[in-house]
Amino acid sequence: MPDYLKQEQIDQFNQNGYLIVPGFLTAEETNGLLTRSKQLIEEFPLETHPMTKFTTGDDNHVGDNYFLNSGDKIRFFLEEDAVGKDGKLLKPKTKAVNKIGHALHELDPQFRKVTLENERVKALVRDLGFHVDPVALQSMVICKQPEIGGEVGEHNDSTFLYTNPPSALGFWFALEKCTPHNGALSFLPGSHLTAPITKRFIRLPEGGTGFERLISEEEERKATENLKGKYILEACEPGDLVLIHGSVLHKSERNTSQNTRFAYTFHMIESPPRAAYDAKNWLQPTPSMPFSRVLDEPNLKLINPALA
Ligand SMILES: O=C(O)CCC(=O)C(=O)O
Repeated sequence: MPDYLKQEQIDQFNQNGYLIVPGFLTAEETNGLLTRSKQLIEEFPLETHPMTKFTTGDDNHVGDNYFLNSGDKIRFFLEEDAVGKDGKLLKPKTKAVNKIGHALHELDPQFRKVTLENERVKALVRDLGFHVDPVALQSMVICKQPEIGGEVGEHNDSTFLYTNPPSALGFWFALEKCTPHNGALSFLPGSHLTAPITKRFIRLPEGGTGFERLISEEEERKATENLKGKYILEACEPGDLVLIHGSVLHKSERNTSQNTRFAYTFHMIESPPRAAYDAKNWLQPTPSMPFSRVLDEPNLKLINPALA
C-alpha cells in the first residue's frame, strides 16, 4: 500500500505524465528556500562573473565553460534581456538572474535537506515506483524575473538528461504563486506515452553544447502531427510539488507580470545497471561529486514499464 501518495495520484501520474502534489513543502521550508535563493543572488560577486546568459534556443543554447562546469557548483545564469549590448546589466543584479544551478542539492544545506535528506521525498519515490535505485542531479532555482523572465519552450527532460533506457523524473517546487501571467508551467497530458525523444542535448566534441538528432525530420514531423490534446496550464501555490515524467512535453511562458516566480527543481535518474548515463550528456558527475543515491535501500516496487 502507498504510504505517501494515494493510488489515484500514482494513476494520474502514469496517465498524464505529471502530477501536482499540493502543499508538499511546509510554509517554513518554502519560505526558507525562497529567502536562501534571494540571499545567494544578493551575495554572488558580479565583478568576477563571466556574464553568462541562460539561453535555450536550438541554435544558441548556453554552452560556455561557466555553464559546462556548473554541475558540481552553485552558479548564476543571467536573463537574456537583463544584459545590454555593452555586456553591462540593464537591471539590478537581484532582478537579472534567470537561474541558479546546478548542485544546490549537494552544496547548500537548506536545499540538501529538502532533496537528499527528506523522508517525504523518499516515501514518494517508493510509492511512485518509477525508479529502483535513483540518484539526484541538476538542481536549479528558476527565477522568472518580472517582465523579462524568458519563456522555456516545449521540451521533455530526457532530452537533457539522457539515459538508456530513459529514466529522468523532474521534481519542481513552486516557491511562489504561479499564475498564467508569471509563467506557470503547462503540460501536454499523456504526451509521455506518444511523443518520441527527438533529440539530445550534448557536449560537442569541439566545445560548447548542441543538439544531436535521434530521429529523422520526417519521423519527427509525423510524430508531432500525431500528438493529441491541448496544453493545460497548471497554476500552483507556494509549496506545491509538480512531478514531471522525463518524456512529457511541457513549457512555460514569459513572465509578463510585475512579480517573480521562483521555483526550485531537481531531477532523478535510475542508476546502473538498470540505466546507463550517457557520456555525451552536458552534465557529468565528477570524482569529488558523484551523483548521490536517494534511497537507503533499493525500491522493491517498480511500475515504470521503461525499466521493467
Ligand atoms: O520553471 C520553468 O519555467 C521551466 C522548468 C522546466 O521546464 C523544467 O525544469 O524542465
